[in-house]
Amino acid sequence: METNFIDYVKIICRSGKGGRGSMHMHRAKYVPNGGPDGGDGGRGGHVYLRGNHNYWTLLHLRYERHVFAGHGEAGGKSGSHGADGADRYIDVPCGTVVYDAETGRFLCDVTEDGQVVQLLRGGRGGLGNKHFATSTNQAPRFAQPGEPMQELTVIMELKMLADVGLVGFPNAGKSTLVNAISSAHPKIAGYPFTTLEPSVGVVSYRDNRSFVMADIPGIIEGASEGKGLGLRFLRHIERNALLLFMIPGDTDDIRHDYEVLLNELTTYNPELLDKQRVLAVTKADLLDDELMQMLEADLPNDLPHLFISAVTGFHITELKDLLWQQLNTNERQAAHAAAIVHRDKDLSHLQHELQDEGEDLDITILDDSEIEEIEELDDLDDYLPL
Ligand SMILES: Nc1nc2c(ncn2[C@@H]2O[C@H](COP(=O)(O)OP(=O)(O)OP(=O)(O)O)[C@@H](O)[C@H]2O)c(=O)[nH]1
Ligand SMILES: [Mg+2]
Repeated sequence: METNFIDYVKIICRSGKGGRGSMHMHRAKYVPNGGPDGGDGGRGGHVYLRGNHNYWTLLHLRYERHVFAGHGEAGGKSGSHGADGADRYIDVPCGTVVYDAETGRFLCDVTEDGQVVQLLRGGRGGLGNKHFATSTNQAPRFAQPGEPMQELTVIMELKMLADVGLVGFPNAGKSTLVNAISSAHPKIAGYPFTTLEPSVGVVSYRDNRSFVMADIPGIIEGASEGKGLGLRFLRHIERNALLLFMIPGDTDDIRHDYEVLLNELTTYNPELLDKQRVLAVTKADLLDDELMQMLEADLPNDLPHLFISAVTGFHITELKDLLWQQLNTNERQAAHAAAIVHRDKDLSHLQHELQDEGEDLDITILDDSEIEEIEELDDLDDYLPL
């Protein structure tokens, strides 16, 4: 499926090598033994991640899988310092989580606009020979090499930041609600799997307050085994403080459907059950009062519920009130949700996951001259007394 909503990428990053120190000897007319004047090498460029709220997906990184910082330049004569290598900033949407692609280890997450995290440190530049002159060796013929670069292949995964995440089967009316009350306008249609990618919208509430709601594709029984669109989109509700379950009023057995949904969530990540939950029985315009009362008696009783209709507006204000109230009665929990506990990726599943995401291609490039350079630097490691 072609889509612009990219929430999973693998890229390779390298910091810059440090420039080597210079072994230059000062030479000038009338100065017979000028002594060492070799300057220090420049620092290699660092690689940083930077939160940027103008980005909503990781699509731009699919076109830039190699992020290499610049190398430091060598030191020069007359004590001149080599130029530092250029740093690289990788702009990512807020909510990006970064893992080491080789080990699956969680590395960092970027949640705020402008937040900067250093991913790789550039190599330090080597010292020039002028630092090594001593009383017994006034003309040292050596200088330090620069430190080597660092290389890392990372997986970046976007987990959208929203307050409320919608959970329901296809056709439950999720997108219709998001259209009715938020700034987002996902497509609505009377067939399953209309929504193929998540979107977030801002819901304005009374007194200029607002909260953010995430519409995600519908899930079905067996999604954890890959049925339908699978569970990959559930990563976008992992950070939400509250989950709004949506089940149509004309469903045969609402309680049963609720349990199926809960079960799929648990399979994906049991921590999802720690979140606050609210149940909206949708399409209430298809029900009369008597039927609503009958259904009400048999609704699951571990969460607050409301009958709503996004089409007629029935109980929509009440729903916003309820969501707002739930989001704010338990601020501690809401704060906890944004700072989710990051688990390392399970190595035994990682290759499979990369395949599913179409990210199992090999993106390393290393030509012969680079390999030589690295070996050379390894040999010189002994010289680094720093
Ligand atoms: N009568 C009635 N129909 C509704 C209501 N809300 C949604 N629908 C209809 O239900 C169908 C599915 O609505 P969507 O909002 O696309 O459902 P969805 O949950 O986003 O579905 P997927 O994106 O496929 O997961 C559409 O035909 C809507 O018009 C409602 O309150 N009343
Ligand atoms: Mg939809």
